Amino acid sequence: MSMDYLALDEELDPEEYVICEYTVKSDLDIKTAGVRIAEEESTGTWTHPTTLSDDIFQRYGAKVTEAKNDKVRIGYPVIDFSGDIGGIPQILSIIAGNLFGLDSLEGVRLVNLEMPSKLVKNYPGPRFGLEGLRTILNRPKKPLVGTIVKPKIGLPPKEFADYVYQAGKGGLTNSKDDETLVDQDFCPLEDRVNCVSEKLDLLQEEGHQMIHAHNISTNAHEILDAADIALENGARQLMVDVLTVGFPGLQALAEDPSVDVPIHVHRAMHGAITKNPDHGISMPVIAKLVRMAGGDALHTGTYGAGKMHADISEELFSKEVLLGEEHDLKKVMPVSSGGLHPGLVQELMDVSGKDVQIQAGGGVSGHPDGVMAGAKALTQAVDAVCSGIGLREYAKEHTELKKALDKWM
Ligand code: CAP
Ligand code: MG
Repeated sequence: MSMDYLALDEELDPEEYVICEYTVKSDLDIKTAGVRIAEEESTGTWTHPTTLSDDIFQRYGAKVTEAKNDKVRIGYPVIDFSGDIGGIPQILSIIAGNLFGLDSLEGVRLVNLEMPSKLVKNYPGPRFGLEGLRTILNRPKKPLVGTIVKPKIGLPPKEFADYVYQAGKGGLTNSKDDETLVDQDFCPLEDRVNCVSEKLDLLQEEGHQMIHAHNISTNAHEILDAADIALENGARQLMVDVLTVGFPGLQALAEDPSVDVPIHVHRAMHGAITKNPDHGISMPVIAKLVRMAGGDALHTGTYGAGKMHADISEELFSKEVLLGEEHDLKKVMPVSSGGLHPGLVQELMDVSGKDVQIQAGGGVSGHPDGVMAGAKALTQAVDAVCSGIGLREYAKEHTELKKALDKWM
């Protein structure tokens, strides 16, 4: 029987295959390019192995079910992902492995991933998710409003915690460590968590509910200990940089019963693999894996409103991946952050809607009257948009917002 990876237009059972969509740039014709990926990532290699039996091929060989224009759709048999050891690392080694390095393919981009329920059920998914965050913060409908303590690094614990307190007094629901701050000498994790927890307790006594995400991004064998340190000192939320830590680090936290707080997922380094339109992995694919691995909130961009590069159609797809029906997994809070300030809230919310955590670092700490005023301005901007009132109109009665608009618009 011929061993042909091409199975064009074959209908695959979505429960029996992991199905991936790639876009390809290559001198090869698209069918051949598709076969190159399928063989490399399942039972083949650059030349036909004499040891590849027909039985092995039939059982474990990938199938190219679509190869048209620059698009290839490949089904990898679910058995190729079997076993108790492997997890997301093994999934990625197949669907996003050697194929990216094949010299015959100038560019390949993994743009969509469809997982069978029988595999997804092996993953924890979000413990809290969007609804859980809304419940903790008693914020049933409006966007969550947050800040990133700036400068990214350098503030000692007490000053850091005072920033959080000022932000809370200004009405923010969330704050977080920046992605480069973990346990540096000038702001050790334990001291920072202690000081921030005291301020969050004080805000609570004053009637304001706020959580702060502490960055515990570290080595795989240390991340649960880092979580213990944060939780023992009162952390109400944890944060991981999922691409520098790795999906298993996120999953270990999400699966650990003692981690009974939400996990904020930052995507530092994603630009290295998502930004190039011809080569890499799309953010929606990363978002799907983060939802499986148990992230409760994930940065997915500002739809072009902020400072970061944006492919708006992909950012909308990422939002759909986080909020759509996905194998009974809880929804994940999309986080919009990066170059935002109060004057951009209308533009952002016109696209994001209200199921979003809007964050500003510079856009709060850079307010002429300081952090509390910056926090009030951001909160006022969100309140204005939720009330259907123009920002400039709302600013007539809200000086903090007016000063933010005067400075940045
Ligand atoms: C934003 C931020 C975030 C970016 C990450 C920063 O600060 O803290 O890490 O939002 O980008 O360090 O730039 P500003 P993304 O509000 O001061 O820009 O959310 O796209 O992953
Ligand atoms: Mg940051």
